[in-house]
Amino acid sequence: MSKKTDWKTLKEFDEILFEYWGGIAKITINRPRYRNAFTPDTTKELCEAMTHCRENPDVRVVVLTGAGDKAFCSGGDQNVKSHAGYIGKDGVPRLNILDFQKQIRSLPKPVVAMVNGYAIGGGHVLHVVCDLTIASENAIFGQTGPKVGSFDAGFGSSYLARHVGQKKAREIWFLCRQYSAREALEMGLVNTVVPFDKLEETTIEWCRQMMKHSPIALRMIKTGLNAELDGQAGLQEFAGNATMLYYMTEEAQEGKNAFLEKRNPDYTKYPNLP
Ligand code: S0N
Repeated sequence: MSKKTDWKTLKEFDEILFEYWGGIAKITINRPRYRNAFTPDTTKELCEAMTHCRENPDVRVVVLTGAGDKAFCSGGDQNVKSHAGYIGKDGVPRLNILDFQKQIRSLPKPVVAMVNGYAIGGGHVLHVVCDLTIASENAIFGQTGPKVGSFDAGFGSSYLARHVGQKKAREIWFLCRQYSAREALEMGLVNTVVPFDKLEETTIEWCRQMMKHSPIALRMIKTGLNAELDGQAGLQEFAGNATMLYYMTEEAQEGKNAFLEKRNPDYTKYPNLP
């Protein structure tokens, strides 16, 4: 990589870092003391950062990672797990990580998981829902739910099975084993594995390559790949993107203009292509 990175803080948070450089927003779960486990407050911050990524046209690709060299994310913080979810500063039990998963999936821009260590439990699910995963050689992957009294029967299992197949997904969940980065690559769980000291450099290279490409083409590919799996919700998102494209045509403008000019629209000038 030729250019040196110069990350600038986009907003100060308590439990995450949120930085930007050259079209790339980097979100870092910053709780290395707990192997980057998330609390509802961490997740609230993650959701706010992801909303910013959606709204800010200067953000073209998002990178999700964890602080330090030990963990990407070790899932829900077991210290704050209560009878009905995870308890944050407001004392209310929540499972708001599911909202963040949905945000990653529906962001109309690529999201890359930069996995720098353990991706375990709900932390494993986070990389599963990202569009691409770049792993360092020390990365370790696995689910722990049935061992620690939880499960993710949503994206964490069905989407996982789309990556690795039904048999392997059942093995991952039923046996709660841990897998090396090489094993993850072999089963199609990650896109590439690189030495730890090349992790960010490689991730940025991949991001910059994507940023050379048409953003609408990437957006439509992402929404199409999701729609195939997401039923009516996927269709709704796909349709939203198609509507955006339609609004960009003269044909769509004709309808609005005719209404404002109090005349009948003339659609005869627009061809019915084969
Ligand atoms: C990550 C592991 C394998 C790392 O092992 P290592 O390197 O030996 O370090 P440790 O000594 O174990 O850890 C260092 C310190 O960090 C604390 N810590 C680690 N992970 C967590 C955590 N998840 N919560 C709280 N603390 C954590 C350790 O306790 C240790 O602290 P000290 O120094 O004080 O001893 C290893 O740490 C590990 O296995 N961690 C636990 C992984 C795990 O089981 N995670 C939770 C799995 N469940 C979920 O994530 C649920 C997700 C969820 O929200 C959800 C989503 C959808 C639907 C349902 C749910 C649901 O919750 O039910």
